[in-house]
Amino acid sequence: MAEWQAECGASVTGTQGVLLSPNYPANYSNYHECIYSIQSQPGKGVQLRARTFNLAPGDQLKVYDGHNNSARLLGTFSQSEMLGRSLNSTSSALWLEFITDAENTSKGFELFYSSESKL
Ligand SMILES: [Ca+2]
Repeated sequence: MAEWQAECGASVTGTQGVLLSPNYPANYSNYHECIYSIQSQPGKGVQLRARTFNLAPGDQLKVYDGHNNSARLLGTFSQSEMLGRSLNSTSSALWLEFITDAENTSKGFELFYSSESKL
């Protein structure tokens, strides 16, 4: 588990799970460009929520509603902007890009995803 946490990005499948920023709960590093890909079950959407979200200004998490960054952008989040939010995909996949700049780091994020039946 510790080794997995140290990696930058992840590709996950299944009905629910957790995504962590690099080094979590220690601070992430500069110059990251991490991709997180979530694939839920066909016919189900994905709900994404943040338990922890603390990025330094200039660092950001982009969330796309699909399999890559040409899908619809659900939001771009920095600082504490994703706290209290719930993002819901219309597709069965989410694509996240965590991009950090040259200076200032912070704790990062702990995100929960779960698949949801679409109405
Ligand atoms: Ca930074």
